[in-house]
Amino acid sequence: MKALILNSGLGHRMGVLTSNHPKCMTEISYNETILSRQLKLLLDAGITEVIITTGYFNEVLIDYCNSLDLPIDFTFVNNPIYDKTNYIYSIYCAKEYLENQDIIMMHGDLVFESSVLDMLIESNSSVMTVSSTLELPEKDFKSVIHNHHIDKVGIEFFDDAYASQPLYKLYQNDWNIWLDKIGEYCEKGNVNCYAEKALNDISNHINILPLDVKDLLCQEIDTPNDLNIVSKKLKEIENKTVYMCFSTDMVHSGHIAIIKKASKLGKLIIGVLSDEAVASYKRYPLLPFEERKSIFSNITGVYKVIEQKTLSYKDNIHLLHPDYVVHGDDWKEGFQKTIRDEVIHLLSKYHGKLIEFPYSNHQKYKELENRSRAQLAMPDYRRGRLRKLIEMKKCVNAIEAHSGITGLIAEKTVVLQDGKTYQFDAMWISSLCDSTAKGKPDIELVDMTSRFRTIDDIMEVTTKPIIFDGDTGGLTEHFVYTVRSLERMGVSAIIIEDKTGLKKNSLFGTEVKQTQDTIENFTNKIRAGKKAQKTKEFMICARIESLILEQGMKDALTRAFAYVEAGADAIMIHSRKKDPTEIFEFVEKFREKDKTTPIVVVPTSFNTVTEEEFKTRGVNVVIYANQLTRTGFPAMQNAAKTILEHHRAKECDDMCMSIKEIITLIPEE
Ligand code: SPV
Ligand code: MG
Repeated sequence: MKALILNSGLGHRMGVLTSNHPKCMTEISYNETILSRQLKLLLDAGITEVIITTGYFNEVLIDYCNSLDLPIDFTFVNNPIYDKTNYIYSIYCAKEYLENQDIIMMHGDLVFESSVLDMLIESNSSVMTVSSTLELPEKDFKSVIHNHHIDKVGIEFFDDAYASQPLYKLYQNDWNIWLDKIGEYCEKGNVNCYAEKALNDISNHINILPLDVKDLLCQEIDTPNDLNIVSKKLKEIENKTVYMCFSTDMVHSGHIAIIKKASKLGKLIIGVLSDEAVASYKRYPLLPFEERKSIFSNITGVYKVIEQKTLSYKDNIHLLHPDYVVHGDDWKEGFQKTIRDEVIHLLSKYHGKLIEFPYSNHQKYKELENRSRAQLAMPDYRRGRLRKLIEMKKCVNAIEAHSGITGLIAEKTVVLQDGKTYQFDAMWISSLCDSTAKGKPDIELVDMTSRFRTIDDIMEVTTKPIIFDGDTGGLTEHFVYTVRSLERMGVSAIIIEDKTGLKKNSLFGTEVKQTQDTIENFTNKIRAGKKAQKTKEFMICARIESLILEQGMKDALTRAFAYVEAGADAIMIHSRKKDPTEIFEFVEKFREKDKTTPIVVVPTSFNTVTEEEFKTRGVNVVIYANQLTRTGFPAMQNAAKTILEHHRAKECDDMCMSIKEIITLIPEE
């Protein structure tokens, strides 16, 4: 698409302001003339071919355009009798460059906001800008609209008319007809009328629709007074605040394009989502907040960058009262809809406006995101993430996974609540659930090779950090190999319990015979494990069974401090009581002496305590150790029974996920 700017005229109503140059070279703001602004907006909109009709101060104008040093391909067409003709004749002079082209045509004295040009360019039919909110001007253009179509344009029409501006987008089918009529007029010597007079003759044959720009700036400058008004309006626009929020850690051309557009609306403030909010909203950010902030701060057009702590815009809207909030139009449905509704509600309280640009779902951007996800799944990226998450959130949660599909549930389940998103931080590969899934008892019967196979299945389809239930860790001589294998695979932590001999599940408590290891033996195992470890990130967590085995609080604490002394990166305290008192007491007493070593709990029995309360008391990892197994298997049992009872599958159907849902749950690469 080419642009045509009509700049031949004298502009005599501007007085001295046009004594040295044509009107379009009049300054309208610091460093900007009417023409330089038009050209930059056209360029931003992707238009690089511009035809300019000249006349008055022809050479000054050409020199000026070239001096702007813009990547624009100019064609200058001189109207040699500019002082005796109207612009209908200038268009006629440029006819050879204009035929069979889609054109954006504007008068050279027109000043408009960038969003006006965006609307014009996005329209699918030929359009002329009109305003349904402006009063009808006495002397300027008005257009008569019939059946949603521009019927007449001129200064003399008042009935069914709207104020309108000489800014058009014209598809070549329409434009060629108008251009031919302009030719006819000029060849008959009718060169002193508006080009719109020719348009009015053939308006039934072409389809120009009104583009209602309402109160957006779109105004011609005819007099010094107009210049004053427009300059003031431009300042107001520049001082508007625009707010956008980004969660991305990979800024691509799509983001730059939307930032550029948004910055044209005023001072653009960017909210960068906090690490915690990004991690709970989509995935762990590859770049931390400070780096993302620095990237956005250095993008041209960004006025300021601040943190947005939640997915909800509430806090920052209250803080900034932005005139505009800008977002892609992809949040009208689905997960973010409630966030959008809240933004609209908050903006409506003070006449703020939401502006939505078309969201680019380009395949190349999806591939970038897929690549980031794939990176998160790589062992070296995944391994250290548990430590980082604990540092960032102070308290993280993990849910049990024992297969690819339970891993996907742990990976993908997200809940939106009060403007915040929640998802699990990590996965727990429970010995109980891994054994149960294989129909075996939880007595270290399932060997390490088989347990590693489970890890592999889960790792293949997920990115979240993994905490491995290492039972007793086995013989120290074997444990060192386990540590290295897990590290290599990208597991973040192993938890080993201070039991020895035939291990039984802790939830049996003292109902079965279980032997606790000696402090000496167990600390030796921890030391050996830490010595064998190759990376800094891997964690060995020592699990204390004293409360399960009713050995008392003192024993639990003595062991905890001894294990930390031996090098344990975290400790896990376990209890099978419903009442959390003994857990709380342990945490309090441990924290009196040790403020930093992470504490892990598995609240299967003491399940009324919320993560928030655990966090306040100083717990750092909360593991939901078996809930997917305990809900999944009864559901399967029920389905099996239902089929047997009815001797067919129909009655079971309501209990089933549809095949379609299953298919979408597991996306193909
Ligand atoms: C497991 O999930 O296998 C555990 C935790 O070790 S518990 O079952 O509570 O002992
Ligand atoms: Mg276990």
